[in-house]
Amino acid sequence: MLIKIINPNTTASMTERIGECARAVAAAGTQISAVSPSMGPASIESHYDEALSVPGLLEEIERGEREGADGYVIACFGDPGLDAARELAGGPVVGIAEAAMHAATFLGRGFSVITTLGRTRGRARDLAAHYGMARFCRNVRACEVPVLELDEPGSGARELIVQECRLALLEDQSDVIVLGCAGMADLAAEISRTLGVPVVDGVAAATKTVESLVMMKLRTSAWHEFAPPPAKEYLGLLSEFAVS
Ligand code: 2AL
Repeated sequence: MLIKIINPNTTASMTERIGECARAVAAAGTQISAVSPSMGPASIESHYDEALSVPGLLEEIERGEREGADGYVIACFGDPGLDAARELAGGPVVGIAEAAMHAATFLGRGFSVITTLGRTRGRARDLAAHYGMARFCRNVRACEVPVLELDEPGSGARELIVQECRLALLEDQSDVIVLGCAGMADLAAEISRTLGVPVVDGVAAATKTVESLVMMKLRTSAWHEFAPPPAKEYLGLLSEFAVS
């Protein structure tokens, strides 16, 4: 089975780390291909970044269909372009926020999301509501570390994340932590050991979810809403995205 993991930001070092985290949980027969789009923002930490990450992401879904991918993970916690990707892909597509939030509900009573910048809290809250997870999502906290600083040794990012996790356990009545950025994927196990509670990384959760769906021979329903998009002309810079 081939699972294509798309980091919708264009930072190659982050994509490499995401790929390693996915391979660490994938079954023996599962091949992981982790890619970034050829165009788009270096990191996604605003609605603008998120909107402009979607064309490059959809281009990678298109390419994945030609490469024979069995399923896809969208590895950004805003789950950008998820519904559009489902219209294009033959196999299942899962976002890391939806996978992490669902996984957290199996593990405890309520979870807190620890995101990067404060301005990304709204999107995480909106997604929790959209996925029917508002009942379980006790809080969304920000560590105020920009996405690309998660990659920098000596940035103190880990300590700031752990500090927010501790506050979540003390103040939010949460017993599970959800890491709110794909760039935090490699920190989950260690933070879980430090705090003694489940810490869910969406990259691992989404990879295993896609793997399970493919194993069960389940794919997105093409009945009505997620059917392939209707053919039409697209103008200007987006002309190559027209579906024929
Ligand atoms: C993210 C993420 O997962 N990737 C990225 O570029 N931004 N999420 C976030 N909360 O900042």
